[in-house]
Amino acid sequence: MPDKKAVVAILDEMGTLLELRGANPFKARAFGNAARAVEGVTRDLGDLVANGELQTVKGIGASIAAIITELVTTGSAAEYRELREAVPAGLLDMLRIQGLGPKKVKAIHDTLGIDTLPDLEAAARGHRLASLPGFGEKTEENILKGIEALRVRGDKSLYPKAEEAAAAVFASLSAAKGVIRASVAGSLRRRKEVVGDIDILLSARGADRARLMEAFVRHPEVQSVAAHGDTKSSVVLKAGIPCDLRIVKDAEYPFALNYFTGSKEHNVAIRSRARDRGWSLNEYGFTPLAGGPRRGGKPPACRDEESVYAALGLAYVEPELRESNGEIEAAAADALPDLVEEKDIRGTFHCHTTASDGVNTLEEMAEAARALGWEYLGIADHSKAAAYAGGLSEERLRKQGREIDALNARLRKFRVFKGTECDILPDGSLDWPDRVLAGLDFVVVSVHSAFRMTGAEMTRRIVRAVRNRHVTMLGHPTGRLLLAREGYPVDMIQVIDAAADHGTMIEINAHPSRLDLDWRLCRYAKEKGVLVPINPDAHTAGGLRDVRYGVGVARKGWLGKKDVLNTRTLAAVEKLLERR
Ligand code: DGT
Ligand code: CA
Ligand code: CA
Ligand code: ZN
Repeated sequence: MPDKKAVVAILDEMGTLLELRGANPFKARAFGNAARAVEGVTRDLGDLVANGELQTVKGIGASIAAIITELVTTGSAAEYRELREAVPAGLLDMLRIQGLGPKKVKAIHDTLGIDTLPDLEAAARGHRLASLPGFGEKTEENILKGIEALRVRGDKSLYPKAEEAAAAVFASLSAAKGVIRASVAGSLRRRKEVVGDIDILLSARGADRARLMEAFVRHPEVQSVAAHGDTKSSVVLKAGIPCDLRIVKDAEYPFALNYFTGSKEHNVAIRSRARDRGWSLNEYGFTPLAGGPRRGGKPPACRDEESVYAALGLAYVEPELRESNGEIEAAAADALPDLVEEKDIRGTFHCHTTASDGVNTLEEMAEAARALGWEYLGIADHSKAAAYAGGLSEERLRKQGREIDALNARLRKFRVFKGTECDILPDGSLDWPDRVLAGLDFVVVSVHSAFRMTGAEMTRRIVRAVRNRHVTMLGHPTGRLLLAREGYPVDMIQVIDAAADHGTMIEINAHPSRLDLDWRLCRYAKEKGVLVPINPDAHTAGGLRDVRYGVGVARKGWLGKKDVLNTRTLAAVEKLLERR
């Protein structure tokens, strides 16, 4: 049965397909609205369907309720299948190009009959698009740039997509008869923000291998098989992500796990350390180096990864840290940080509600935060300049403040903090006057407009905002959207220095497309004493869970519990925010 997320994705896709088909725009939009409505449903979708209550949800009409019911009960829907048949798949590929929406794609298809990416590229090069109404040479250039960007991004996937695809295969594979130990390895285990392919490692007896490999390549989640071997197979999953499986003997497992977890650079450093100690190290184990001091010696037998590190005089290195970022030196000096964990999180900031562009109400967001076991939630809806995102007027911000007061009076052992996500205007001034900012519990400042500036201008702009004494924290500092949009040019070192000077925090925006502050900069922020909140930038109640991706980034960035604002108790956070 497709879960809520799958239903949302199908409704969105149906809206897009309808647009590509040139259907009534209201109809197409109704699917988008229904998708948002389903996202916001806090009850079990299956229950709503079973009780015939779908239509009581605002935004879901009779015909879409019927489609959702069909999806949930049969796993598919006739209208969805028809649409997919009717619209060439290549048009959806074309939509992946930045700046190319359904209207333009439809125009290209209708007038020139183009329905694949290569044909589109050829047409842009041949200047056959410029004559279409609303198109020009600039459009052609942008399309070519967009195609190039697709190529560069290659077939990488965002972390959650890879995690989800891996989980489906891993669950059944690791539980299969004959499996002794099993783990996900590679960039997924290291919690990289984008993942090329999924690596899975099993240990099993020789006699069980062939059967386990067979089970893997025949797994229902497998789309196609690229290689089917005795110890290694490679497939592409239905989710569109390649997946490698390796099966080793159990005695080799710790070495193989270490090797296939990587990173390559970490492996190189580990191997060189082994060589310095007279051992050659590979994915199967230690062997004495030819002509080395250990000749004839008995290599250390390692039962787990910890003992592989121990044999090299190293403390255990958490997978997230294995990026050749000084972790080996720190492990040798037993100076690795005690990394923050998901269970340390006690609340979060920077969340949106229906007051601006969120899907759930203030109360629903607070309830969802409480259900996660949290003690506090910071609401930060958009400020007035962000009109496209339903930015609040001063009057509406005050009204929200009163609603939060009323809510806090009712909620026990939980507090909603009043905040704003205030736009940083092009000159670095803020969208709210100090008078408004001073009345809030916390202030997030972010850039949402006028991205086209030189690095020096953008840096000056953000530094000016960070220096404002009413500002609590900087939101999504570079504005990047992973695999889609580069961040604006900004010298983050200068921004971190300014934040340190003025006691301003910098968030790790935990939305899986952002993960901004980048983990590569976290360690510098920590050294400078900049406190880091992990914020989901949630636009739905379910979005609160994205905090876990931010925890992954914090861990990759060497952050401990005390480096992260929202590991603190409500009382400690209240005290800290009052001091502002
Ligand atoms: P990805 O898949 O591009 O997101 O990144 P990884 O790190 O998962 O890379 P992948 O799947 O090519 O290989 C998995 C691990 O295997 C990698 O992290 C380290 C190890 N490995 C692969 N090729 C090499 C190599 O040529 N040298 C060394 N030292 N290790 C390698
Ligand atoms: Ca990989
Ligand atoms: Ca791989
Ligand atoms: Zn924002």
